[in-house]
Amino acid sequence: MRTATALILLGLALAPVAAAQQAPTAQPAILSPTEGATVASPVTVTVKPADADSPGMAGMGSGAHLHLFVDSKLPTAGSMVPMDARHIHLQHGETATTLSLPPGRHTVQVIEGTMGHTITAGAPHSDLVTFEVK
Ligand SMILES: [Cu+2]
Repeated sequence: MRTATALILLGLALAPVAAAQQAPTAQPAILSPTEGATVASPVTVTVKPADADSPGMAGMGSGAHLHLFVDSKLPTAGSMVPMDARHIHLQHGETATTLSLPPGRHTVQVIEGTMGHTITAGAPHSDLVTFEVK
């Protein structure tokens, strides 16, 4: 009887954990700025990486990291990401970076790349976000 009660209590204790489990986030996302926003420079871009155990991250290897593309198109698979003001490597797991941008329309997008900064076929990536700097 005591064991049965303990098992029931254990089940109740674990229930919220099971309910909170969700599928891993498959794609990274840009949290800010939001699509269509008007913002002042410097612009803080915040991102959410794809979960490491999501299907798209399988085979990316350790050291995979997000690449923030500013006013730039995503590269084709097999390309190496340049390292300049328009291609920012978030190599240390950063989830925010600040950009100084002139007034006007700009875009940002993030894509996962390998430790060697290479984009693989089907690499997880965010939607393109277009915003205005006032
Ligand atoms: Cu890189």
